[in-house]
Amino acid sequence: MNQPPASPSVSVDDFTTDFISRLHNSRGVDLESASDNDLYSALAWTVRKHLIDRWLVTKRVQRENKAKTVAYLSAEYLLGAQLHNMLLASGLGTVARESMASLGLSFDWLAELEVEPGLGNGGLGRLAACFVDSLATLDIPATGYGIRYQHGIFRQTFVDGRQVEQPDNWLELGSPWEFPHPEASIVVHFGGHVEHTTDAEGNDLAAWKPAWNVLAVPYNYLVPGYGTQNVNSLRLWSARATQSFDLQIFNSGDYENAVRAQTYAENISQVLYPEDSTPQGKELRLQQQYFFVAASVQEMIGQVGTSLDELRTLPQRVVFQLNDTHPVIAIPEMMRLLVDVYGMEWDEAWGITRSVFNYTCHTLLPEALEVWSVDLLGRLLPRHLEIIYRINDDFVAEVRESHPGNELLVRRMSIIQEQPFRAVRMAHLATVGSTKVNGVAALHSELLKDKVLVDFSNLWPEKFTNVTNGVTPRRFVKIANPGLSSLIDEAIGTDWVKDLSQLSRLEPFADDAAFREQFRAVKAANKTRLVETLRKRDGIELADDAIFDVMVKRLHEYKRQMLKVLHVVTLYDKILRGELDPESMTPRVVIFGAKAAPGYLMAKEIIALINAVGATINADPRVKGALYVAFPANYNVTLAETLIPAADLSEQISLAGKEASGTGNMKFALNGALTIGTLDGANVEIRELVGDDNFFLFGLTEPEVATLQAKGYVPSAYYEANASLKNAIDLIASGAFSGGNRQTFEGIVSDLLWHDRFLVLADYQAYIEAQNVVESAYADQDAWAKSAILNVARSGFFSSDRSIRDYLDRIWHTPAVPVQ
Ligand code: 26Y
Repeated sequence: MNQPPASPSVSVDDFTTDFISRLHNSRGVDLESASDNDLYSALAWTVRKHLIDRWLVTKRVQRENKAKTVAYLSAEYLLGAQLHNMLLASGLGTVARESMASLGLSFDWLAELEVEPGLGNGGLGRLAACFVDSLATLDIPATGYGIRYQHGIFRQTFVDGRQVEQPDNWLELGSPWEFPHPEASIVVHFGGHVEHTTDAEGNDLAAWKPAWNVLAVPYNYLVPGYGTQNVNSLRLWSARATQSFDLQIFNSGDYENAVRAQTYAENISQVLYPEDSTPQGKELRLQQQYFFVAASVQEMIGQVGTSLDELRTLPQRVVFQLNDTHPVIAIPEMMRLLVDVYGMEWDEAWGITRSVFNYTCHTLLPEALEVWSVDLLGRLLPRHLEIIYRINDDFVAEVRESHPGNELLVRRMSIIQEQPFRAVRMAHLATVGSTKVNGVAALHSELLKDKVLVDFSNLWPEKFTNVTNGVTPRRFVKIANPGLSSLIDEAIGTDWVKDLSQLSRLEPFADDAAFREQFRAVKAANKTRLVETLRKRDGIELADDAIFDVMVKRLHEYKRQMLKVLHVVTLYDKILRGELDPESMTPRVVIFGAKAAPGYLMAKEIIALINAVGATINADPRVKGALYVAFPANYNVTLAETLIPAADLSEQISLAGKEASGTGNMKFALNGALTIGTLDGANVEIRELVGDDNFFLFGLTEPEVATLQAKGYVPSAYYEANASLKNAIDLIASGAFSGGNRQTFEGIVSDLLWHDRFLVLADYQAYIEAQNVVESAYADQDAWAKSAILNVARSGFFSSDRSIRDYLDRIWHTPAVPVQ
């Protein structure tokens, strides 16, 4: 780690003394008897100690100021490893390293023992983690609320090339980064029925009589800002039974039934749903959503105060950001608390509720729009369903008033869908109950406004806005790419880490031959580091003198890993046919990383195909090392931090109009990879900023996609008309990658030829041509380096600090509260 932000007042000796006493006092061991986990835990405890004072002061200052707080509600936080980030924030990197060395311990080895908290699936969860980092760095009072899943995203293994999921047991050895507070637990209710009575003035009074409850136990995590004293909190709730077990049933000998309620309650935070963009509609998932949201809203209200006068100040004290629809049940929950529990009048409560919630949408896929059946919602949260109905009645009346006689419109906009089954449309509830609705990239927000939620944007145009995503430069440049960071520091100083727009000052260095040379040396070293990591981690042997062509992201058909496979198979096929001479090709290492949702069969087939293609090509001597496919299992944040800095080419090849934003695309550009991509998501903005000379564009645009689909897309026509495409598909169909078995990948092949929902075949030729341009561009290493430097210099916009400033200006209006 290069240069800490502020020189810490902690000496190596102090640190070492602390570390040893941690081993003694917290673990009950000495250096000789300590296990790996003892050593890692003691190191973590020694580091975190130096952030706790800041944390306490931050909390006090925020409380005393009655500061307005951003409450970020997210079902997922894909945090990644904690140690390096805590060292960066505390400035203790060098001290910790030297201290461990003085004890004969390898710091790097200890750091690698950390099991990352994978409490998210992909982009949405990682974005939440970047956002809490930036909020803390910008001194904004903020709390991230979520769920402390006992088991995060599954660990992916491959058996015969097929994905097999293993449970993630990140808490098995305990986590030194969490602070449990069982004394601050909150009771969350479920089920039962609602009783209605009338008060003296004839008003309806509702009383929810729940059937069961669980305790939400908060676990706090430090979220230190960079280059500031501010330390915010992430508060993750864990479910615990309100009664540990029924002693009477236990005494009667029926042990299983005695603990049944306990097991049931504690299931709620057991496991992260590994589905991404394909809702399962499971009862447990709705329980999870209500569980964390009810605890979070109640806690926030508790901080503000529960008298009517205090509740009226809510809009000055808190703003809730809904990270997609997963926490949207918070809206009726707020209404329930204000009206039923604290006796506020409905209209006033609705005014307050609408002014404190905002909603971010992260998708365009119709199948990713969550709905909850009225049946299930009514069973689990009967009072919330009533409240949703009343919100909808008022809303529908408003629509009828502004559009008399337009019942079609009313049906389209209603919060309740009738077909194919009666259900609550969570995106509609979110839109009706929020002040602002935002998409996550310029194109996405336009499509949201003009397609997905067009009726709503016609009714309330001022409600819709855009906040383009960003990524934290701390984790994804400073920590992940120390070589590049030092180079930047030397060129433009160190302020860029907190103000990424400073990267523009690197631009002149793109014309500096010596700088380009150094830049290339950094990339080469990063490749070597990746090669070593993959050798140790996966037993993969890679050459490091090749173009590193990388596609890492969740496996989804719309992201089109299949298009990348067709490119690889095309190269292989041309080598076999003698149309390509492997000796004169630039060697290419194609690296995939992707998890598939366990129930997403087509995605799992594509994983099997990638592994099969890789196994065949990598073993074929005719390829002469010109092409190599690597697919390390279990792609996660930790691997991303080594992989992204080593990439030359970033694959962002989703079908235009499908990827809401992407954030991997930003990480690659910031680390000096060039993008090959479609005009989709934030690729559009990346290309505008880095310049079209420094971006390999291909493929249909969103309007072209719409036109092609409207006139009837026939994928087999592309297959018949394009010899190299036909050859590639035929090679897969022939069993060349499946030991001669033609059935193995029949499903994929026939889907491509007869359905191809995401227009892989339509974009194939353009993609191959763009890859040919890549190949010739890469031949001029110096020019490539220049483009790569310009990618870095022009990507400062993609800092999550800038995203957060946009949220502050456009949505939250929350003042910073600097902590001295
Ligand atoms: C409803 C449930 C099954 C569900 C679970 C997870 C629905 C959606 C998701 C996750 C969505 C997601 O990760 N979306 C991604 O959000 C990123 C951050 O905004 C975007 O960069 C990315 O394009 C988008 O796919």
